This record gives sequence, structure tokens and C-alpha cells, in this order.
Amino acid sequence: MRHSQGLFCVKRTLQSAILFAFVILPSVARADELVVWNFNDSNLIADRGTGTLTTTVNPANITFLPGSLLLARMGDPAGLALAFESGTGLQNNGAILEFRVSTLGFQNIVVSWVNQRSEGGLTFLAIEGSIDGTNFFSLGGFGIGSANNDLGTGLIFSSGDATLFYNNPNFAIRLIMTGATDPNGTIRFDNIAVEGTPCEDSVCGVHPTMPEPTTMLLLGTGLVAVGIKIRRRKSIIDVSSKKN
Ligand SMILES: [Ca+2]
Ligand SMILES: [Ca+2]
Repeated sequence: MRHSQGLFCVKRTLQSAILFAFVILPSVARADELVVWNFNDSNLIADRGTGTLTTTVNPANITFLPGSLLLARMGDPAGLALAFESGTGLQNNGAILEFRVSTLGFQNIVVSWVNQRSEGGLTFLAIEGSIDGTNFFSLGGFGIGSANNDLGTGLIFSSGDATLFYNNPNFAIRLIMTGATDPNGTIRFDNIAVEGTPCEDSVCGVHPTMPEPTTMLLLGTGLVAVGIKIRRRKSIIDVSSKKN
């Protein structure tokens, strides 16, 4: 019971998140890669590390188009990028791209990717996160400004409520895509990565003390950052303590 009450509070807290965007600096951080998808092999299977990536886009509208060097890691060539067509009748409006990655043993989680849309392609991304793998809570969202340009996007989970995403086998992020206006329009994704730093016992070994309001910021040059500020709530501690 306490758990579900806690989840409700998490949901309420995350839904009150403040979203903002800005230009950030080049490197995303010195962190370990938990998983990377570079799509250069034309599939949804992780290319390094472990994680699962799924989508509700009609399989007939999943394709692979030229990729990006932006946010490429470990010398990855641009290669290919995962691309979704809007589809007949714009049927893929509302489709989901979801990735699940265990963050067990890691904190300071950073999620980043490159997105590009063509004219008429899916262009609005609502972002949702999960700490239990089942319930998803809004983390805000954004629209992809200019067409035909690679844009980096990222989320940094650090301190406060964001520690719920640390050391968590059920970590998941969902992008809900809308805004397509042309059946032949496309949105493409490349260099999706989840990174983190090894857990410190003081952070992952016990529930967090949440000294400051949570701030999720984006780092890196040329990246469009998505930051989320979450108010702390005492009730969140109930959930995090169940996790350990
Ligand atoms: Ca692959
Ligand atoms: Ca690529």
C-alpha cells in the first residue's frame, strides 16, 4: 500500500516537472556506457552494452536512413539511423519508442540521442520515465525545431528525486511521437545511449537524503537540452527505500 501511495506521489511530482531547453556543450560526461544503439547494423539490437529497444510504429514504416556523427561514441561511424515514416493516414502519430536499461550499480544516469525530422515527419516528443518498468510518468517533452538537421537531446538524472532512477533494474524511458503531417515524412534517431557512473554506497546503498530539488540538465555542444526540475517530496523516500 505504501508502495502504491509512493508511486502516486512520484507521478504527481514528475508531472509537475518544469521543462526547458537550451544549447549545451559537447561532451556528455565522463561516464560508463550502459548501452548504445548506433543502428549501423540496421536493427534494434543494442550495439554495445545491454538494453532493449522497442517501438509501436508500424513495422512497414520502420527503415534505416543515413546516420549521424553527433554524439557518436568510441569512433562509431555515422552509418545508419533508425527512421520512422509517418505512415498512411499518419497512422504513426502517437507511436512509442521505448528503451529499457538496467541501471543496477550506476548513478548519475544520462540518457542522450540524436534526432532529425524531415518536413511532415513526427516532430513532437513527449518523454516519460519509469522506475518500476510498468508505470510511466511524464518527464516533459519538446518539439524538434528545424527540419533536416541533426539535433542532440539528453536527460541528466542527478540528485533529489532523480536518484529513484539510480541502481534500478526497471529503468525505462519512452518517447511518444506526434505531430506528423505528411505520410512520407520521417523522424530518425541515432546514437541512443544510456550512461552512468559507478554507484557510491552513500547514494545507492541507502535511500537518498534528497538535499536539493532535483535538476536534470543536458550537457554538450550543439545539443538541445531538456532539463527537468522536480520538487522534492518526502513521500518519495518511501518508494526509494523499497528499491534497495
Ligand atoms: Ca544493432
Ligand atoms: Ca549510426
